[in-house]
Amino acid sequence: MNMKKVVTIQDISCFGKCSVTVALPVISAMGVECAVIPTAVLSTHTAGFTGFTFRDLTEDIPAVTAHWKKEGLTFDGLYTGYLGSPEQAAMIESFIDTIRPAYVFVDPAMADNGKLYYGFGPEIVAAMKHLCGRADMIVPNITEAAFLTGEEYKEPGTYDEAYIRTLLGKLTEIGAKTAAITGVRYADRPDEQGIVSYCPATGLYEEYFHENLPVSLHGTGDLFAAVMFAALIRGKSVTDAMRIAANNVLNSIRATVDDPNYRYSVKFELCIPELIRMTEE
Ligand code: PXL
Repeated sequence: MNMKKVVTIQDISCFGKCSVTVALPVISAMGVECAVIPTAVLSTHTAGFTGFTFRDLTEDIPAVTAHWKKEGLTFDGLYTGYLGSPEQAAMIESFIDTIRPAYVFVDPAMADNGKLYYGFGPEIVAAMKHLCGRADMIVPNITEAAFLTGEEYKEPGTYDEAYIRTLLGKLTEIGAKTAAITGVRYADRPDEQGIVSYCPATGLYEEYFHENLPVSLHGTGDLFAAVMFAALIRGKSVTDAMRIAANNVLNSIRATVDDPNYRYSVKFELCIPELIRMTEE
């Protein structure tokens, strides 16, 4: 059977499931071969831990690119996430120019809850913005969308359609072919949360809304991005990819919240069988 081959460029957080340690199992389970280029190796992720180690792998990115070019490797898709330094964005753009992956999916993983992640300043915003301009699809949360566009950050549950459409318009003006904003909670739909996408070439807005679970668990953004990316690579439509990813995140949260001692990330492993079923439907 013909199998798609992709690469993901993001960090390895050794403990606290996020980025590569979520992307690899999820993308593999969805029947897609996944290569990796780690941007950094951390003992844990940076949210909820202190004293973590951080090994920056910036200089490895051009070296891996040059080797892969020599080997003649090609990829059906590239998925980028958390970067170890702002300089890595330009190196990834060079990777895109050199290796020419068929589809570029950028999760500008740099901020949440109105704030940049620990250790990041304005340079990461400028760098991510540039990288987003090269993408077929970007999946910022509301905080990242506000940083990328310079629009005001508003609290979840206060949005109206005009705010979301302004963000989507400005995100695609950066150059991304389609933008999908996650964590959308409208003031007039208090029990729901969803994702809204916009493609200027077709003028189409698409959305998937579902029950709003009143918990916030780390790693869910990375799980969403990995599933949505692999679903798109498997040929699903944008709406179907958003639905499959959101439902898998929801079910992973439901599988986690009955265990109060489970502090970091979600038990996505328990929802891999349903993910495989949804991918084959
Ligand atoms: O989940 C995004 C993420 C990825 N990688 C690292 C992080 C975070 C969020 O805090 O710290 C290292």
